[in-house]
Amino acid sequence: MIARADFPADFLFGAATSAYQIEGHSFGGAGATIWDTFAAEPGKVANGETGALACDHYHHYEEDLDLLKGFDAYRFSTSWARVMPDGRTVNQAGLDFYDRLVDAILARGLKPFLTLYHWDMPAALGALGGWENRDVAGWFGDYTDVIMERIGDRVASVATINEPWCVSWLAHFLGHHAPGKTDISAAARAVHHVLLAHGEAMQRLRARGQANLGIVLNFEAVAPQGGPAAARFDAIMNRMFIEPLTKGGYPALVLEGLAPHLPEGWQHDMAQISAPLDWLGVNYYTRQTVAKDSGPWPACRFVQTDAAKTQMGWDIYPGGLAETLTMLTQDYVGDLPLFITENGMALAQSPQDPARSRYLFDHLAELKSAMAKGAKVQGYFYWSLLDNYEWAFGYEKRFGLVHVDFSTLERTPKDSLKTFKRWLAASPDAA
Ligand code: IFM
Repeated sequence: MIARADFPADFLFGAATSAYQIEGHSFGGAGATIWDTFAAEPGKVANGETGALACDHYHHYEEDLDLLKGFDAYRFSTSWARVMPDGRTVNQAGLDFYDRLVDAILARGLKPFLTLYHWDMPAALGALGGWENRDVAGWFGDYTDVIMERIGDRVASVATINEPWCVSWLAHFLGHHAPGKTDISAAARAVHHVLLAHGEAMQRLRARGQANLGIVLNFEAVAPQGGPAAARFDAIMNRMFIEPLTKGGYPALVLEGLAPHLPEGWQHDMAQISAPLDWLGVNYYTRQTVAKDSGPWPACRFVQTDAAKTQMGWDIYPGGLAETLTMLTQDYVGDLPLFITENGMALAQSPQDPARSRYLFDHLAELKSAMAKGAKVQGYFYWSLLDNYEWAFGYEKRFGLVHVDFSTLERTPKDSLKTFKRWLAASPDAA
């Protein structure tokens, strides 16, 4: 089995969370988010659940951070709607919370890896068109400045946006995330404006002299033999963001469907969008098997396979992590440092969860093999530290290394957390 010693001594291991999924959004003067609006629509979110209480990390953050003993880093996000409840006015209590949080992360010897946007846009900005409105770039830039002014002196790394594919495509074309649209024009605008907002934030961060700047993209392996439909899926899923970010243009297979719907003059934004990154975050969970569909572009559908599945119903395919890293290294990023910013499985069993440990170590083995072939990976974050609000699936799907009882808020470390910590310490009794 792979060992901690197989990775470089300065390779970082951590766990990840996001604000709305764990904090408890009803505390501390936070404003409504687009997820609160979405969850209020019947049938959009399982049981109409929201992040109102979640894990109440807002009050439990000290004990939650204690759970990370033995790790090197912690990936978290700040909530836009907590810090700017109406999208414009600053809520000092929100900033105070992140101030305390960062100090508490540092006090435990962990490197704070900040993500500025993990999907909790203020509902007031959603009402102005959200990601479809070009002004979002300026709104996001202002929020970036507000956050950095308060905690920028203490974070080790900053990601602008988590999973632009979900923010735009999943939310505006597939309709599964807030705001739940199924409209190709809305989707094309959102795709472009998410990139523009990233570019604006990068410019503001550079102007402040902030170091270690990146973005987090999600990728899915694609089973071979899916033909042109699989190639279209691959372009939308895996290349629609990394190509503009590193090459300053959309892939031809994406333009085939999106060109008529992109905002006029989009080409002029590409210089700002493709400004150099310091690192790229890679989120990887699964592989898709894709076939042709009879519907409109992109005319592809998923095929069920007999592969082992997670609680989400996602195929378990560790080899896809190495495939993804090798593809990125060869086609897009070369020597740019990479971080696995998310990887993990939802699983109902707790606290005995051997399948989760297997998933983790099988993926670490693939990660190591991609590094041996040239991928410049510098860290790995497990998703997630805690069971939490899994968006449209509510609280049923459990990704945590730590079980959370959502009625009592009791935290119970699962066996996978103990196994991971023992492995990190390379000593059988370290956890
Ligand atoms: O829970 C999400 C997270 O917010 C973003 N990446 C995927 C995870 C699992 O679906």
